[in-house]
Amino acid sequence: MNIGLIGLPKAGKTTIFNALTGQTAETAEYDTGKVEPNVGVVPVADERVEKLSALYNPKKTIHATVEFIDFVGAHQGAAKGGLFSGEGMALIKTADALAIVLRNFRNPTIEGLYGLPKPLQDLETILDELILADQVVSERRLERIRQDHQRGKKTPQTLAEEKVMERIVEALGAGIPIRSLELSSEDLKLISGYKFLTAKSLLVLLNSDENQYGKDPNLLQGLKEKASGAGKDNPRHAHPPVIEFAGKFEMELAQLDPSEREAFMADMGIQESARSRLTRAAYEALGYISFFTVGEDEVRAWTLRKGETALEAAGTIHSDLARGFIRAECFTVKDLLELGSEKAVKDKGLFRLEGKEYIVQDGDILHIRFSV
Ligand SMILES: Nc1nc2c(ncn2[C@@H]2O[C@H](COP(=O)(O)OP(=O)(O)OP(=O)(O)O)[C@@H](O)[C@H]2O)c(=O)[nH]1
Ligand SMILES: [Mg+2]
Repeated sequence: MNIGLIGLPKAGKTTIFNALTGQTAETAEYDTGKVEPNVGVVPVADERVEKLSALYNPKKTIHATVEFIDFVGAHQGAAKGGLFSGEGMALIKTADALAIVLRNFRNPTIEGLYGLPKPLQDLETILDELILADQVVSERRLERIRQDHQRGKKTPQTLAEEKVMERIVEALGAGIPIRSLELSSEDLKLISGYKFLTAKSLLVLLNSDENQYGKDPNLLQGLKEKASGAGKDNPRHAHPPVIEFAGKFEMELAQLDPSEREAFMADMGIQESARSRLTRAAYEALGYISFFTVGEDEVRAWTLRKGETALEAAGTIHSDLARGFIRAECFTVKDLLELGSEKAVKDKGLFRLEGKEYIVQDGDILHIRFSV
């Protein structure tokens, strides 16, 4: 699972990336000319993992992780096709989800180049640009399909694709992102190759000055409304979460060594670093869930999307497990922790056997039976 940090130049994307990953990628007030993104992996805070680990005492304990990709400001390397078309932007398509970073701190050098902070307007700019990028791709594709049809190259597949593309082109034209359309799983399959940006889950990060943090609820509300955008009256419409983050402060916190950090947090009365708060919030907001595998060797949390099946869970662990899938033995962390042992869970009849199609739930412990 990976989340791409995107935004206008100097919004603080790399600063937030450092805060999340504990890395020390270069941040700068001026344009450094760098185009390759930074990549880092962050464990998802989840106390269930520690509790399971205490129970099984395994050799290895592994948290679920989220990968963050820090892209350069959208101006750099941007070509005629819009902010998200340049060289540095091609990789954005590979992200599972996008987090838009908005500048909400004072800095004279940056203001000299890009003006005062204007997070609402910046959000609008980015949302428009994401729609524009998808319009270019979908309109071109629709035109192509229609040309083929005129030449007699018509298959059930291209006919179905034409229908979806027509819906997409129409929605985007009305400012509605693809994620807000009700598309069947067949439709989604037909368009998955295009990696549309407005089909990705979205998160908005307001990067605020430490001393302004939490002081402007109206701004947060305004951003929420804007992020919901056109079509927000449609009950199916997606409402991307908006999270405030004091980027620079959190980056400095993440770069302290752990004992210093704890002392500092205790001093400031901070219970949980924004890093773990944000990672977890992002994880939930993006519709990710965790399932677990347990044993004496390893206790491990794994990531799935809500609605994914036992077969997909098996494939996440190893392709062999999916290929040779027989059944999933399943019980829940909650039952296990309440009852204290696997045996007690079994005795209570809370141990289940599930098939391929079973929809995995957050907190399931799975053991996949397979043969290859
Ligand atoms: N005061 C304050 N300064 C910040 C904050 N976040 C970033 N900055 C400063 O803003 C400048 C730009 O930050 P970066 O993290 O490099 O911004 P960026 O979005 O990665 O920039 P590009 O990748 O060049 O588009 C740096 O000098 C940071 O120190 C913040 O939360 N508060
Ligand atoms: Mg940067």
